[in-house]
Amino acid sequence: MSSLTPTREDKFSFGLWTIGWAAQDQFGGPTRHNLDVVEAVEKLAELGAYGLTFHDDDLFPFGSTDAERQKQIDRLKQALADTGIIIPMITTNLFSHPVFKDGGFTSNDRGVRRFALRKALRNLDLAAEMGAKTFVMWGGREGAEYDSAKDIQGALQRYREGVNLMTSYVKDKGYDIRFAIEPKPNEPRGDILLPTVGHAMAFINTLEHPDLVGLNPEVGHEQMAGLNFTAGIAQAIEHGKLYHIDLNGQKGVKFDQDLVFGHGDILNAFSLVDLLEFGGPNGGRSYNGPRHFDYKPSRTEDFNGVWDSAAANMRMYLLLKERAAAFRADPEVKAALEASRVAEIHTSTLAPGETYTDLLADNASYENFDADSYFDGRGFGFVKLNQLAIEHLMGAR
Ligand code: GLT
Ligand code: MN
Ligand code: MN
Repeated sequence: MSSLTPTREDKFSFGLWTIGWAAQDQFGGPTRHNLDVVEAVEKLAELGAYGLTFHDDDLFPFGSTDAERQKQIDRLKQALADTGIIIPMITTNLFSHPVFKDGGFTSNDRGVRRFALRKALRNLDLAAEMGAKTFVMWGGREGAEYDSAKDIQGALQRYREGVNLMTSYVKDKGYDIRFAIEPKPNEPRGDILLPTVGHAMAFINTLEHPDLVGLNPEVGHEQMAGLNFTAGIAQAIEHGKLYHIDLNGQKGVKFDQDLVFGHGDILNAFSLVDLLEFGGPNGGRSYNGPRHFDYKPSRTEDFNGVWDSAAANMRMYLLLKERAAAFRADPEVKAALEASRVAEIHTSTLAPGETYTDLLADNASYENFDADSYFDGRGFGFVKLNQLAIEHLMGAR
């Protein structure tokens, strides 16, 4: 089997709302029929994925009776048993129904907030029942269009109250579930609460059980804000907060495109896969969770295009992994990394046990340090290194 054939060990997963998107948008209705969950599971298994994820409302429509809900859960369970597909993550829809037009956990309307908490708690029970280890919280409607309409400090307090309630429920019930907050700067709201990885990370530190809460960053969401996704992921990993990840493609600062992974900023996708696969201790994986694709098969596609695009996500990931491995193994790259002193960042600035008194007494570090030698000399060679990276990415080496 070629390294470009997806296997269960690759941990590729897809949202039911991704392959199942009927392709309605602001300007036009659906161009495809609704995908049945059993067909979704069977097709994903055939393509080499290992997991399916879903919102409550993806599996059983909002307002389903208990019997209708149970029927869908049973059908899904049977499909999982037949294929070996698992449910690594579950999430709650607190954004589609009109009741959530001003948000769920942070609606100005207290009755809506209480309803949202009940809906989320019910879905948490389902997550535990399905064996999901991660519960994603994307607060797409938690925000505002107008500064005067939302008291942000109050909204953050209500969001904190909601997340604290969820974590204490999980602890009391003994569920093996962690939460992952998914930041997004805007869309559908004009501005969304916790708009970036950085905002969310700061918020997590104010929670009752911060150990139970991490992040589910999405490529396109950070790039919509003009941010470097790979750099944000590196910081999330460094803080021990990368609990889940949404992979897709985005071309710059514009509406959320949800393209196939790698079909947007391919250079950033390359550095991301390099980080995830080879940026860990001893050059291994730095993140072991699901490689979750949160993309939308374009509205132009029929179901052949849906499955082609699902396969394309996995193939892009594996191609980038192959290219990153070649980059890491190339002796010229090793020499360029050395010349650029990339590994030197891991040497602490002060020597072990050295104090500021020692530093102040060290003439070599200041009085005798030749700062002027950095003019017309001592270049870092970063461009040469980057050229090598791009040549590997292009398959030119
Ligand atoms: C929605 C959104 C995604 C989130 C999903 C989880 S739903 O499609 O655009 O980014 O990950 O709620
Ligand atoms: Mn998106
Ligand atoms: Mn997402």
